[in-house]
Amino acid sequence: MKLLIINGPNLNMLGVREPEIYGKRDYAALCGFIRNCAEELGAECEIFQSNHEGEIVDKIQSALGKFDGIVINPAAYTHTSVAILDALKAVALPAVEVHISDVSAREPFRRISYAGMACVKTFAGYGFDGYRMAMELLAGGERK
Ligand code: CA2
Repeated sequence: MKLLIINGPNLNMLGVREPEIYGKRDYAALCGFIRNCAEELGAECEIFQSNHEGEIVDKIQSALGKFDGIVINPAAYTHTSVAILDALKAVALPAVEVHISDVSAREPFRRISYAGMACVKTFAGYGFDGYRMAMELLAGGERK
């Protein structure tokens, strides 16, 4: 089981500002958390972060034939990017959307998710744990 974890713009700034929304832990801590989850599941994972929409589209396209599933937090592109939605539809790999914060309880513009339309499930508002939930779902809930 090979999982691709994609994080969108500004998630590399985690822990720097807005700890009341995103928590105090930084991006390195998130990557460590994800790697630990993968190990527990007996899965391989690659973590990719970009602040650029086209790079995220390229990465999704490159996943075809290499990965069994995608966990994606498209960050702000969640609410704007038809290109990321189309890329997820194009590769048709099982994908799960994650948001650290509860986007449904924030500004109205965060209630729209384009990427989510191509995902089998969304976990929002569970902090880092949402990544674990998404990875478990894709790995079939199996633990090593
Ligand atoms: O809750 C999430 O995971 C989000 O995807 C995070 C995005 C936001 O645009 C989405 O609506 C919800 C923001 C990414 C991180 O932004 C930061 C801003 C300041 C300091 C640290 C991170």
